[in-house]
Amino acid sequence: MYNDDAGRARMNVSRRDFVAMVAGTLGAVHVPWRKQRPLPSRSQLEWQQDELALFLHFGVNTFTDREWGEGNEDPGIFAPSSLDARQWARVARAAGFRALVLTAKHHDGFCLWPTRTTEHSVASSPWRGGGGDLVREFADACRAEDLRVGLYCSPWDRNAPSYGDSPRYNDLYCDQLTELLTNYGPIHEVWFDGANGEGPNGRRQEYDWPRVWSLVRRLQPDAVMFSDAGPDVRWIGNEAGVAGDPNWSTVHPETVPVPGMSGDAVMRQLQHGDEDGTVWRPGETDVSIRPGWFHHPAEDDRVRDADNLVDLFFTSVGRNSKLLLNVPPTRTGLLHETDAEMLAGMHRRLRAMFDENLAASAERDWDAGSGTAKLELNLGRSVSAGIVELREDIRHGQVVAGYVVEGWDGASWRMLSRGTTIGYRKLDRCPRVEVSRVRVRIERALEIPRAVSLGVFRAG
Ligand code: FUL
Repeated sequence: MYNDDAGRARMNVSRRDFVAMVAGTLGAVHVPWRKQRPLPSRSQLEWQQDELALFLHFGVNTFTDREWGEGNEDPGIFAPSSLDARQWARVARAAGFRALVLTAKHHDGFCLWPTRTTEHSVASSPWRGGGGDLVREFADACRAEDLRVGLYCSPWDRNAPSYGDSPRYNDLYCDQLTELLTNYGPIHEVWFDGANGEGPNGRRQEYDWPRVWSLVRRLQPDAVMFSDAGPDVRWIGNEAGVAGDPNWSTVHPETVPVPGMSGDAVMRQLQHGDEDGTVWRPGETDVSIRPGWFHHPAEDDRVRDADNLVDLFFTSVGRNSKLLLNVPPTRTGLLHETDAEMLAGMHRRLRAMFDENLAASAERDWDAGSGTAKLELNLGRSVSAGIVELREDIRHGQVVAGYVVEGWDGASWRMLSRGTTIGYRKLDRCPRVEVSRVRVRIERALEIPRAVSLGVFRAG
């Protein structure tokens, strides 16, 4: 993962030296030292290393052409003609995605598995003669393609009669989660949104989040839980595909204690995290390849193209986030060929961009003596740089708060990019320029970065 072992080793200077170096660069800068900064769990690390996950919105809305069902849809309309979850998984895998998240239940309450908790499910539909289980087919397809399995079970349920009668609905919801988390093998991500409405009794449902989170933790200890409030992975604060800059993986949990909160402080925390946050809760960027989350035939010519998807990669994965890209199956039960084509195009472009790190065999020099904290790479030849990539070794936390990357054009150092946070992966497009050496100067950091690696790529 880190292509810069030598550089990392050289960065292993003493804490006092580093503070002195940064102070030397910037004058009287104070670099605070904290005893224990938050670190990612193994599951959070794996979640982030996957980089790309595919989101699948599918259900009765696919057949009514709506975004939010009312909850009174006839299960008889759920009749995909040639559903093949293996096609979803194959398309995802071929495009470099490593995990999938399916809407096991959306706000309309229709369950894609034959639940014991309600008749409002695939068991009442004509699909597979009422004997189908889409969560099973989905999980099997993911595993056959070596992809991780994620499930979204909407807390807001417009079909359940008990919704709004808070304790009763919370029991039902926990029963549904229990089915999903015990009958389908290892689940890697459990996805919760913050939508919250009133039940038939006219009362607003009060969710029991502590109960839900501890249930998931008990049943699937290795799963990450996503919501505005985590607890493992946070929403990035918008559905436009753009993570905040800066983007810290740490947050103050008391700012967003439960999903569904609004306000400036909440949004700021979701988009940017907090540099002195007390828990590790990296941001996930969910966005759709189409205007809607569900498939609508009228949007078939409004699919994001491959260049647009590459831009999303830069503003999510390239900003220390993970991209959860929604690609909704059509009424046939297959991904639309246009969407599949755009995913393949995105993959081809990303491979062309990142296949060759022009700095892979560069000589590295960590300069700790001249009053600047910088990593310099001698490329040994002149290359046309178009993209710079920075990484911190986040197993040791996230600490860089300001950096500059420069390239030597034969006569002088030219600025290629300047930024704030790095984290797991930071990608900057830079002016195309021929350079034979590149360097990154860390201008501000919370403590000594154990490892920062620098890659240089063509613009693609
Ligand atoms: C939101 C929902 O209301 C949308 O329909 C969609 O599922 C989105 C991903 O989450 O909360």
